[in-house]
Amino acid sequence: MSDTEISKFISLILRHKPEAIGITLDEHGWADTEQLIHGINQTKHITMDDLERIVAQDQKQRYSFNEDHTKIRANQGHSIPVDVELQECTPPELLYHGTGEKFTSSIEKQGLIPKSRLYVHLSQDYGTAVKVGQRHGKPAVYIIDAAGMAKDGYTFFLSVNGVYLTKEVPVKYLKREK
Ligand code: HQG
Repeated sequence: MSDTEISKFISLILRHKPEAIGITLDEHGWADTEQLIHGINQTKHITMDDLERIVAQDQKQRYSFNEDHTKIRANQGHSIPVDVELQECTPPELLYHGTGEKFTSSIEKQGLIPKSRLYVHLSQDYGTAVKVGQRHGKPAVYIIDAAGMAKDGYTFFLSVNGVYLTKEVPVKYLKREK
């Protein structure tokens, strides 16, 4: 099994479904590292060295260990309600959101909503947004007037791996780019 496949499984466990391997997360999203490895080993094979490598080399730096590596959590992307101690931030003037073209008519009526996740995910660059959009078929990209939202009192967070997060983006702050 490739590191990417194992990483996708770890994302599922640490963001959405820890019960799939019989573990729980604490209120800050931490899993016990040994329990995670043990749980994964019910169906796959992984050692602590593998996990260290996957965390260190992850393209999007999706995971963090605590100081002594006895705990691990996903940095963002959760659907289960955990508090990963996100840092509130002042966003840049503009942010981008990539989505599927099939969602655009609904988005243009409702604005961006988190759907199954805790937050709407936004990126600082257009290229990342295109890639995120491609996960949903033909991509569409929105430019978000983040400075305008911040001025109007909306709160933004920046995850430790550089993803901007906010609870919703009403239609008036959205402009279709692609
Ligand atoms: C769309 C990946 C209809 C939204 C990525 C998105 C990201 C609406 C989809 C991270 C809507 C939810 C998150 C509305 C929003 N009507 N559709 N009103 N509002 N949507 O996967 O942002 O590789 O939950 O546009 O890189 O695609 O997993 O969110 O298309 O950072 O680390 O509903 O996941 O990171 O899809 O992706 P998702 P996302 P990882």
